[in-house]
Amino acid sequence: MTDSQIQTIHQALDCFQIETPSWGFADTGTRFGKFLQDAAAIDISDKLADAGQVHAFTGFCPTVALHVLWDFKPGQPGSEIVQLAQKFGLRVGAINPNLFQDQIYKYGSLCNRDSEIRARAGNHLLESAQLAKQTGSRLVSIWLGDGSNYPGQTNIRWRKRVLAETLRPLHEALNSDQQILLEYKPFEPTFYHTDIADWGMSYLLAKEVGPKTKVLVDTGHHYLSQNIEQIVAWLLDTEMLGGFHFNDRRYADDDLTFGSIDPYQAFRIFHEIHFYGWETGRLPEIPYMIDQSHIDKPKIEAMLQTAVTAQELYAKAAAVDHVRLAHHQERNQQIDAEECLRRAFFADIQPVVLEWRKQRNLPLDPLGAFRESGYESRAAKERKARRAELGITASGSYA
Ligand code: PSV
Ligand code: MN
Repeated sequence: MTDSQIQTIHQALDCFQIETPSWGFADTGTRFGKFLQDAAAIDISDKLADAGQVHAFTGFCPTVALHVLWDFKPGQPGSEIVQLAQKFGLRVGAINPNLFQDQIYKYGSLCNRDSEIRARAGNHLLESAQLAKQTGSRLVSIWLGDGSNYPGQTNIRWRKRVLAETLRPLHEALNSDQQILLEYKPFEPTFYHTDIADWGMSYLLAKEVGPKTKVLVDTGHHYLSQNIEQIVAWLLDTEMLGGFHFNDRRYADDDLTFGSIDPYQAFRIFHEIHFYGWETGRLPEIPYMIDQSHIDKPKIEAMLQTAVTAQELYAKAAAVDHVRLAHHQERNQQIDAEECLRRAFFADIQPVVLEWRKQRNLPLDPLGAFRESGYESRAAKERKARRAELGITASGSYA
């Protein structure tokens, strides 16, 4: 690799940051139950402390996404959380309202037939906007659990119209430098229809709600074999790509470690971003976020593994020779064009990434250095004792 190629990759890495999710450090489970880990975070202070470890060892995870109901106590001012985040060398990232947990949302939140429930959901969004302002967050990231389980159950067109109306007050409440991110998902928790099922629905809704609204792509929220990088390319070209939730999947929304099943797909997504950057002369600043809850992997290690994997795949995609690629594309030289991608994907990028870490005084092996620090066993000991004191039972709830 030439010096100038290495420089291009290092410059790209300087622009690459990835946000960790507060919920990825706490005990989570499947609908069949939870397996507790002694070292799992118990409260927001633990979550931020753990996220701080990920940033300290990688150098590119400075923000943490927060879930309003899981991370803020009712009425708690955002400034308290900002201070706590600062203590661990972090900033607050996307604010995630919760429109799926409350009993009143059995038949929907923003799309509920009951106007009082819609108003309650709308107020929660406005409170979330307040928290975003208080914490200096630029993003209110919405995932809607709304939908239905049976054909004929509900009027899909009515719900579509009401959704735009219920989102508009949030749009008006945000500052000009803040954005709503609309996440789509084709199934779960409902299984017949979801109100924002795919990127096209997110896109149309975002356009209706207003210019501060963009589309969020969660890599786990697609049907098997869907061409996610094409969606990304279209969203880039229409300037409607708001951000990512990264994870990998084998069957459904499995929340597996990013790149663990299909690293080439992750690479192809990053490739579309770099190719767009090359063509337009500016690498877009995209909020890259991890959305993973590790049930059985140790949580901080899993987050380090994810971040490092994302960084390596991002670097590989930055190594694609765009001039050559464009040349072959124009001439329909498909094998040569494809080889541009394959060569970059299969090349060993490790030395380039190691050199980047070395130049920035970062640990060369973030996972190894974290393991050596002994943080995990200290946290496990202290948190196990605290759990016993608080009476937190094996089911994860308070006794
Ligand atoms: C829903 O599956 C989702 O992807 C949304 O982003 C939620 O906020 C997150 O997962 C919670 O785990
Ligand atoms: Mn998500």
